[in-house]
Amino acid sequence: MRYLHPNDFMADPSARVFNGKVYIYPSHDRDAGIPENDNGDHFDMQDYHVFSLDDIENGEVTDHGEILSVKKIAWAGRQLWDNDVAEKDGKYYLYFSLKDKNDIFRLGVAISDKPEGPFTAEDNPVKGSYSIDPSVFRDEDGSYYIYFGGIWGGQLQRYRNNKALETGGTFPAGNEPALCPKMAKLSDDMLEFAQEPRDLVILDENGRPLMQGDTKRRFFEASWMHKYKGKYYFSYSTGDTHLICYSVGDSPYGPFTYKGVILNPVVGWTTHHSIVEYKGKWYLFHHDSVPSGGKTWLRSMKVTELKYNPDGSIITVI
Ligand code: FUB
Repeated sequence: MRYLHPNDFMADPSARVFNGKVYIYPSHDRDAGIPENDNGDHFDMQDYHVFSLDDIENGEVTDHGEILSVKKIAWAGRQLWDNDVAEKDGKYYLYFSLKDKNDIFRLGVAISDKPEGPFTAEDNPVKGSYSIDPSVFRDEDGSYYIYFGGIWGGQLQRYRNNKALETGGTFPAGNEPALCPKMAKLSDDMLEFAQEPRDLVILDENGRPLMQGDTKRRFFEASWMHKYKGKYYFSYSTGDTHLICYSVGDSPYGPFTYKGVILNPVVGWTTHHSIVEYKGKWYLFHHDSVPSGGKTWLRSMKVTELKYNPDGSIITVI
């Protein structure tokens, strides 16, 4: 286990390999002095930095500086939350979560010619986007898929069938199917959903959807997709039970079957991760609040090796 950048507070690390190097795209935590609440108002981030390294276990971590800030996003309201970057045809696309001027979370996209930025944001959010925590998966056939969503402060409960509810948000009952993360194929130009976002359904061991009351297994936020030995692994945070869990399927659309816990609770309320293969090993990037003395809104990036059993199950990181 290794802390990656002890000099500043960075969270939600999305790790990607570009041009033989690992690039990490985190949220940039700061102390905004806003009291902690269930909407996450205390996570009032204003910019992103990118980091790179070529040896995950011992290499020097380079901070390439600010790559995007709310000041440079035309539609910005507040709170620059989790992001992720995908490369296509030599261009880099940064997908981010941000509240618009009406305090509604949308997904934005910003473009650069280099993985280390700077990135220029499109003038408007991705059409039809909502909620938080975008992550982009490139399949071996060259198709790109975006996964997103988060409940509570992430506002996913305000939508059904991709439409905003007039009530302002409701949750299914505890014995009803849980709210699902969303996913869609991306358009060829990477700037739009190529299809209406769909539910990513997570089933239990009996083939039934996880229930809203199953708080140790149901989706909360922090989507991530990776492929291991031909299977699709969708992993996520359970939020208020503080676990990173995973589910496995045969297609990027699912359905997925719940398989277990990747990461036990860390210090701090949130938990968030990414999984990447580099130089023949798999790694789990995540965060905790140990260096800030437990302040939930001041998190630090960490990395540890991720190991699989021969049957493809993941060994829980304790
Ligand atoms: O960093 C702000 C939010 O906290 C992220 O978007 C969530 O996933 C949680 O880590």
